[in-house]
Amino acid sequence: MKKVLITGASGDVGTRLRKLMKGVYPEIRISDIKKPADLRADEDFVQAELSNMAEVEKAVAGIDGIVHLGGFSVEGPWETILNSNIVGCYNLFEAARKAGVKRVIFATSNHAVGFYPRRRKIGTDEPVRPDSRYGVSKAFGEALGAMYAYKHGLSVTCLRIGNVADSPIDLRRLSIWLHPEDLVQLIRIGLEHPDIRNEIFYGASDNQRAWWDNETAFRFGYRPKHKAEDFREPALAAQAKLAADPVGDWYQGGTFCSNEFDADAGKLAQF
Ligand code: 15L
Repeated sequence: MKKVLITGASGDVGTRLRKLMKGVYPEIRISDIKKPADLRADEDFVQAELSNMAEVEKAVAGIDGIVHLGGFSVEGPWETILNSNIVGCYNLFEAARKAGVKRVIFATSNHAVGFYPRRRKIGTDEPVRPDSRYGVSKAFGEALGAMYAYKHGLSVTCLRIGNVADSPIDLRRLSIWLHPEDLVQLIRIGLEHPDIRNEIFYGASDNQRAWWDNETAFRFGYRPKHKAEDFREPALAAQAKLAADPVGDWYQGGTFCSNEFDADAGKLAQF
């Protein structure tokens, strides 16, 4: 990997990654719809709107590997999700194929499987159960990645990210937290491991309360360094201040499940 592109570089996760990945690869280009507020003079920045193919092609030119964080990162109106996450994700993979990019790391989300109950432990081979239009767009990106891997030979790693933060901020995040340094480890496996064709890893640290079986990532050498339980007390204290949410507290996706939830949607899924 000589030249790596990070999309979504102005967002919270992108801003952290720019710092953590500095010097890891010989050249890093960053891209976003808006210029990072703290852009340094030595950074290679290409402004690109993901729904504009010509702009995406410029960002991708000459790149060996892409970390695709770009897009809309929470639930939003359909038009927004459609342009940023469906059209935008297609443009990214298609531009990558045309430019001969070798590897793509796609930042998918736990919300692709948010409607599994917390009582269940799931691997990466269960059918998706998106909890939002956003979650559907992430499931779409995972499917798109599989097509580009098997049809066009791209090496694709989908990271179903939980919640990236310095520490877990509530009960739910004790199960899904991902320390930024562990995220970097997962990205590096995706960009460097010789045997990656099309894989899905959970983006989670060493969380005792995990709802996810991350065996696939472990098989590729992932050894998370950070433990959510080290922050148990502040996370539980923060949780105690939150109102009960019968639907969101039942399902893995939390409020993404309870938002817009129909009262007559049927019983909560047991499995
Ligand atoms: C996500 O996918 C979002 O990008 C992030 O902002 C959090 O909401 C996270 O999921 C979460 O589930 O906590």
